[in-house]
Amino acid sequence: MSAGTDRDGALAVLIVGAGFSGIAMAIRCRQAGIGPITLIEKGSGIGGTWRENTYPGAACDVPSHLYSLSFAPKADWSRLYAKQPEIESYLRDVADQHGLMPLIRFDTTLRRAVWDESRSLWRAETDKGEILARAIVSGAGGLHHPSLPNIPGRENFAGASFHTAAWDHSVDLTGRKVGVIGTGASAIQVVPELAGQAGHLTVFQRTPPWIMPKNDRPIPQERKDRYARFPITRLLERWRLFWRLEFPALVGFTRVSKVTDQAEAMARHHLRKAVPDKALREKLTPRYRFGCKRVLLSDDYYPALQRPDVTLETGSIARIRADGVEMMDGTVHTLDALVFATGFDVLGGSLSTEIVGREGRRLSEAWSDGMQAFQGITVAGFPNYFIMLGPNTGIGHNSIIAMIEIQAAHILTCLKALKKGRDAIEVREPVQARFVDRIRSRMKQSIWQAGGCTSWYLDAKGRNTTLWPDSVLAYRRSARKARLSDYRLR
Ligand code: N01
Repeated sequence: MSAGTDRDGALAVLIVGAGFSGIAMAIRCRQAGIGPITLIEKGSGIGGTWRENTYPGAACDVPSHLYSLSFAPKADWSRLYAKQPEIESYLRDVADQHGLMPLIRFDTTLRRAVWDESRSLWRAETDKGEILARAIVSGAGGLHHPSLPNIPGRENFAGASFHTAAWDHSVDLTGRKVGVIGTGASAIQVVPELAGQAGHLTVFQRTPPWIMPKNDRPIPQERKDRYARFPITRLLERWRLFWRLEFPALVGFTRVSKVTDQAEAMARHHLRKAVPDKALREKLTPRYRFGCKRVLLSDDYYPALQRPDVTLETGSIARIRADGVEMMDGTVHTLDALVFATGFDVLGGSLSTEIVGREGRRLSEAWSDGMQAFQGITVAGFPNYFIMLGPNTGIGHNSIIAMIEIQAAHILTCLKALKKGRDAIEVREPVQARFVDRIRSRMKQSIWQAGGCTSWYLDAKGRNTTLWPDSVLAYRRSARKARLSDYRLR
């Protein structure tokens, strides 16, 4: 790939990752006449997280008409909450319709990227060779490095074992004794699918999650026809869904507040109705504040746990043995297969690629006191490097696609400034420091740090470096229009 800004104004951009972020960014660049673009993807297809997470029951917990790109509408989503195959195929279609396929190099992993100050460009080292680019946009995401638990004896297990994000479809679990470790967003989707298929299913719960009803259902054909014939009706539905999800964030959901009390009362009511057995209900009642960990939506998790062929184990795991899992009290659950629904290594994953900025400074050094970036997108010392879904831009209450589109707009403004003939754009250090201070001080009172739980949102110092502490609207106000005065242009 040729590098830099040519005399004719071309601007070589390397986009990393062909998931929602990378695809959205590539389309926006092409629409704005920015390029040439090269998109590299470590996997062999489009879809990112929606290509990798193929565990039974994998689905989105945000309604499909909202969990899709604003400029790539789909009138005929099959259900309120689409399942993984439909989302993956949607993203493939979008890439195809926008002519992105020829730009994508699949099975290509970015290993290291080094800023060449003398030529104002990035040297990106991939496993397939070097790519030179004026700018890099990372759309690699934070949730793609599976985290396997540090339980003694894990490697001794004799049966099949795998992580939810690396499902082994060659293993037939029908009639087998299966264990699932973890009760987060992935687990509550996979457990109802395995219950009934497995001979016996044991769910190992360390911390019960707050769960609300999902009310998932197919979308009737006449509604799909209406959305296709009258696009305004689909748009209205999208807005209705956005505001419904946004409302809690606007009224204080991100802090411990009266909203928290009311939400807990509603979730307890749901639990009482769904689980009549008091002892089981007791085990499933969270002991931390609502929203501290991601709130989960499910219609079939509680019913699955009440099946006679399903056991909810809430004791502490002592070790994994060749034939199963041994608890601290000596109980042994013999198992043929073990599923790790144990989440992702967010920080380790983000730093698995070495990014070397100005004066040889590594991103891992810049983040030694925690992940941080201006608007979650740009980092001082790393010119022309942009991160999508970077530090403090995750959300649990609304569609992450809205955040992605805001970031694409911000990055586009920066790229347009480069296209006008500048060599480099870099956030000013004091601007970044003020932004990070504001986020950190807001986080101190947030439900995630003050809600009495630990989660993947928090770093080793107990700080939330992953989520945005406010509404999507607030992020839109903060980040959508990049102010070039926040940046140093050369
Ligand atoms: O992972 P998690 P996930 N011993 O980290 C348990 C997104 N997502 O894959 O709570 C025993 O939430 C751990 O227990 P505890 C979404 O953003 C979205 O489920 O730490 N247990 C927990 O129960 C989500 O937040 C969708 O005590 C151990 C579980 O493993 C993110 O992905 C669907 C353990 C990990 O839960 C991650 O969700 C799925 C140990 N040593 C996922 N270590 C959508 O629908 C960990 N656990 C959009």
